[in-house]
Amino acid sequence: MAAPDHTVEAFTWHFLHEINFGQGVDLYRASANDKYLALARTVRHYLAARWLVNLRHQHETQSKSVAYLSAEFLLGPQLENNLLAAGLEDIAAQSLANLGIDIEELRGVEVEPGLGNGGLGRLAACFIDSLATLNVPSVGYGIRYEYGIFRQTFVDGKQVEKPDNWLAMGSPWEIAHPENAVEVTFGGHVEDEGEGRRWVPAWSVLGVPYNYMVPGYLNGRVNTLRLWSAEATKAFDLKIFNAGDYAQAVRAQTFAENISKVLYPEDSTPQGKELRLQQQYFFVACSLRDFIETVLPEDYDLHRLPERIVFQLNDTHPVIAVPELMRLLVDERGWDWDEAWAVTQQVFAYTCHTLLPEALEVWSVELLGRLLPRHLEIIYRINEEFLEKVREAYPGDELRVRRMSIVAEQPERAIRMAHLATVAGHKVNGVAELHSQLLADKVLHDFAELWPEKFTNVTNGVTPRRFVRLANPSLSGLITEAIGDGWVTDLEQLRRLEPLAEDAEFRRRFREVKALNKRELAETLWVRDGLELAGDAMVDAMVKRLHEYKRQSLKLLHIVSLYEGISSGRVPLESVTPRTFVFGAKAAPGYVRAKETIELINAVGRTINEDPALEGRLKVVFPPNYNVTLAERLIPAADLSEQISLAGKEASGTGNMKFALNGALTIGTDDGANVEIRQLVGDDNFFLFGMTEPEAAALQSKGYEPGEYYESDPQLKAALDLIASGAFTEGDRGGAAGSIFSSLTERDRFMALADFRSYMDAQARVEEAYADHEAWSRSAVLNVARSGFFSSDRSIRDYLDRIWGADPVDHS
Ligand code: Z57
Repeated sequence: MAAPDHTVEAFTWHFLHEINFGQGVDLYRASANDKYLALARTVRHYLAARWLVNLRHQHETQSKSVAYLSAEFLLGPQLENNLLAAGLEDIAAQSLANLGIDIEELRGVEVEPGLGNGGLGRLAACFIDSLATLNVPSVGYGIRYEYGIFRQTFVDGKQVEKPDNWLAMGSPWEIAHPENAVEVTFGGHVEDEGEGRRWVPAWSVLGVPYNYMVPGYLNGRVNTLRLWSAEATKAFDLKIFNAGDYAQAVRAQTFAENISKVLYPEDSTPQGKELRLQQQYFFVACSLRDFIETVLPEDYDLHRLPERIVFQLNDTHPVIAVPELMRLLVDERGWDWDEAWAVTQQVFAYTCHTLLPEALEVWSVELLGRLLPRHLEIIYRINEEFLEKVREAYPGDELRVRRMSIVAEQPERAIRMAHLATVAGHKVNGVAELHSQLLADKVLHDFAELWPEKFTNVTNGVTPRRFVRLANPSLSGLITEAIGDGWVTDLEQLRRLEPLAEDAEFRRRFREVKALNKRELAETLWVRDGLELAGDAMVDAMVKRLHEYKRQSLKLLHIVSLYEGISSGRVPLESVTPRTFVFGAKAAPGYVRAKETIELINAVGRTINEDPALEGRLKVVFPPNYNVTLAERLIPAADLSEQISLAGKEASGTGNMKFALNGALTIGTDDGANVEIRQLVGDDNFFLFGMTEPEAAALQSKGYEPGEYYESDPQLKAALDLIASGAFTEGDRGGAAGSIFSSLTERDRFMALADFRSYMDAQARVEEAYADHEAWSRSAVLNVARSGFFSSDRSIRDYLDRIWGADPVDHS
């Protein structure tokens, strides 16, 4: 079947068809949800036609694909993106307007699939967008969590989590294929069998694939995102049903479904939970089987697997795929070990996203052996052969052998998944220049010494379709008017805006866009949360997961310090730049310190917002439940982007890129991709502060004494003392106030107080710069013009060149 015509008439016909025969209602009775579902399915018709063409073509040409294995895909709303990609924005708007339907209302019905925590999951979503836009045959493999990242609410300023029942109304974007379900086994034991070993598992579940279309931007390519949902196996059911225990059989069903029930809400701080390992093995086992048995032709010679696929491991979460592929080849197909290892090494590559030791996943041998006994054996064998190589290269260096071993002996015997990934992958990459350097110099130093050619960098990027074109239509219009619309797929073209930074009229229009975006954000926050955004004040935004290393508390010290200065009378009110501080942050539910930080931000915010003297000067807004939908509203309205992690801790950051592309200036440390942003936009258009990574490392090893900073900086002391006095917490000196005070002043791995003075000085430079509207907007335009490098299209090209060796295809 061909795609429906790109005409208002054809679109309207399909839409009404979906209303009547899909939803089974007449238009005049249709609810907003009916209309949203009908609209979504109409868009789906257009995309599906292209999808089928692509799949057919892929089958015929057998070209190499990229499989992106990720436990998280933080997709964000689909309707707007798919309308844009299919070239249907105007047609849909016209069609719905003719029918008297408000498309904005329908957008409001969509619940975004929040199948990720933060940066890592959102990066995966940007990457599949770019893969499709670059015409690369590719598939994303992940988990269809029934509950995505929790919905955050505030009760008395404290975070309270609510389940994210995103599927309650059904998702029109997914297509289930229960007939293609795959069985995944767990537990049991291993036996000798002839020459080899045989896994006798104890239980199994079914993985049911749900396909999502991933359209490229206006290029007719539609790739697949395949998410797995766990169900009970028939065999398992039957056995128990036949034994006559009906209730037990139904319980077994629930047990199986548990595996894909909920996304673990920790970002960068994994908990060694058994269910999490089950999730990881579940989705990679399904995905490998799917590719090998369903996507490849039946008689395909797997020795040539590397010609057809590369599996990119998004952090360590999918790394159990390595022993799984070895098992498929050695145990199930009778290959010899070396042959299987050669193929395995060629098809895997590993991206590391962190520098925090606590984020590097480690599974206890006890747990892994219980859940996946055969995989444990395989990992031991991989390790033996690996350590033999290490001993060959470094005779007598047993300390090094112990450091590099995939198996840790302390504090308990455990499998280091990052070591396994590094040994198995043909490439290992970090996500920003500094991060990749620190990986090679520190975290994975021994490995980089042994295999320098294995290590590479691919700096992260973000999709300009979602984060500029869709999120910021006004800026997009202004850019397109100036340089045409080629920038949407070739973001370096933004360079052509550089001369316009000198054009007063262009700057005026740029300011107009910012002002409009602020009004729209104000409207959004009012409707969404009943929050009021102050008129045209500077919007100073810090939005990201709540984590000590990101130092939301340092931002808070700045705010408290301004407040303290004003309320003590030392600082004249008129000298303070009107600012609205905007926070967005979820804390992992078990991360007490992070939750206390949220509570304290809300307490300080309430005090400031209720102080009539500060009206029109300072304001703090902290809308709950920061997510992709809100990010798209918030980022385009920001003037100042806060990227203030301790140097050497934020692997890359991607919010930093989104802000720069939308014309916010960054105040930031020399960390992650901030380094590259500053190099590109220029020192004059970036507010740098704080220790460098070597300085931070030196202070850490010399011994960081927060008391020294507290005692020697009166402004810092005053701010901290005000918090500790209970001024923001109704006189309560304990609780969040006491806890944050002592965490900052006693021992703080992230040394917030050491960077306070430098941060305050940088904020003073911000105020001075902002006072000169023309100079500020000149800098803002230059931020946009010089940030084209941060397109995820460029990241994907780098992956293709440096890691994947796959090519875009040209197709019909
Ligand atoms: C996560 O969101 C990131 C790293 C992790 O190891 C885990 Br688990 C979750 C983030 C980094 O913290 C960011 O710096 C980075 O930009 C992002 O991943 C994408 O690479």
